[in-house]
Amino acid sequence: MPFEGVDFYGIDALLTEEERAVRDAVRTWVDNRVMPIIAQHYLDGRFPAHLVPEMGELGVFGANLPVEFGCAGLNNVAYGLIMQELERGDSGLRSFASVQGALVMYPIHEFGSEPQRRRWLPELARGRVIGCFGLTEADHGSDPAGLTTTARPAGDGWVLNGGKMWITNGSSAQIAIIWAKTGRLEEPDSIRGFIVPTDAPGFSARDQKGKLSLRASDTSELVLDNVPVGPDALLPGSRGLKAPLKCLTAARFGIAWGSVGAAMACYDEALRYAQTRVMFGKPIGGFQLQQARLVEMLTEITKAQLLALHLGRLKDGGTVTPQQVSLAKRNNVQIATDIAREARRLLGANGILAEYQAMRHLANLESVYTYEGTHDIHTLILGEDITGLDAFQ
Ligand code: TGC
Ligand code: FAD
Repeated sequence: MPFEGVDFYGIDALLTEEERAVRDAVRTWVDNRVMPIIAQHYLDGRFPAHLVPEMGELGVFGANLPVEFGCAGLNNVAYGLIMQELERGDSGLRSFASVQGALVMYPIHEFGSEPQRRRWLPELARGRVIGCFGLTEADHGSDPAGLTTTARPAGDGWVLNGGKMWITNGSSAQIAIIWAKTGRLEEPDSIRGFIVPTDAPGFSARDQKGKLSLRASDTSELVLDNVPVGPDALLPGSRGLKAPLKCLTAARFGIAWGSVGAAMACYDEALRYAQTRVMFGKPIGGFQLQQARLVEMLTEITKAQLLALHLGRLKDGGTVTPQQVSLAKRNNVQIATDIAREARRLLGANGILAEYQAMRHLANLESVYTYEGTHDIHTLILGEDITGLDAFQ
């Protein structure tokens, strides 16, 4: 059944015609191409790779980057709506698009040279080249400043050594944006970004097995063992930890929208179920307890939609701060997780089946809660912003 949206406050009227058209195109594509297959991919632990060229055709990769580099050149609200619809299908699909767009194309556009932009962005936009983003290491997740991967000068290029952990698209990517230190390990200021071809000697990727969350997404460990790269691998504008953190802000913006999509999917499913599932002689939606559940879900979705939309307008106006993005990521992922859990409970035993969406979204959202800055880290980012006191150390 096609998804009709959740819009209690008439928020559609606040969107432009173009924003609605983009949203509807991706919505229809998700209904037709993702919904029929996603449960099986999730059960099989397989990313639906055959959809990547179609996503490229749709223009979802790096959709807010300029047309001159083969991208859609949309505003940030339209970009957010794309993330919302993709994650309504599955967080793994939105993850793929977030990594490709915000964590691979964005840094090439922001920190790359003109030849790097022209070489890579059009191919990445079409999905002909897949990228991944290697910041996290086994011993450095929330504190990337401590990363120990190194890049040492060699000839006119560099040699990279180290390892990355939990890397989305790691085993399917042709290029990896690797964050490495060019100076001493205690110097986060020496962090630079490199475009590393994954077929370079000494580069290997191994899928992480046994995931109970984001099963329709590839997550890998990367090993860099004396990987030689040329001078054109360095992103010349990337200097210090601030560079990868700016990429994270771009990806967190997409998650603030995407998580609303997952929440809408769960609410929609729970509402339909409540209207038709008969127990004690009447639909369970007629019982006050289930109505309270549904009202709570709708209220939080409506607030999250307004938060995401205003965040998008702030970004389009050029005034958004990383902390404002943190607030929306933190809130919207939290409410989406709560809504997925409540939807699963409302569905009773059926709620644990892959045939329904709630449990898959719930399991996925546990990863979304953790990656791109855990909920706790965003609490501390906001705590520091409002008090002026850094609670990280
Ligand atoms: P700190 O001293 O606070 O900051 C260093 C410099 O960076 C600036 N800055 C930011 N700039 C842009 N965006 C942000 N979000 C920024 N946060 C900080 C800051 O102003 C400073 O600039 P300057 O000019 O003074 O040098 O750095 P810190 O070492 O204390 O770390 C701060 C902390 C803990 C908040 C940061 O390390 C952090 O965000 N940690 C979480 C790590 C994380 O989110 N990793 C995500 C890995 S990628 C991923 O998960 C992909 S999932 C796939 C998908 O998206 O679907
Ligand atoms: P830790 O940092 O070890 O945190 C463990 C716990 O301690 C958490 O509850 C955390 O909130 C808490 N904690 C940490 N520091 C503090 C503190 N100062 N105060 C209070 N509590 C604290 N990374 C990439 O670079 N690229 C990717 O593509 C990518 N994809 C991912 C895909 C998936 C499916 C997952 C699960 C992760 C992915 N990540 C990726 C990694 C992700 O960003 C990290 O897992 C995340 O940043 C947290 O790091 P950690 O897992 O090492 O947890």
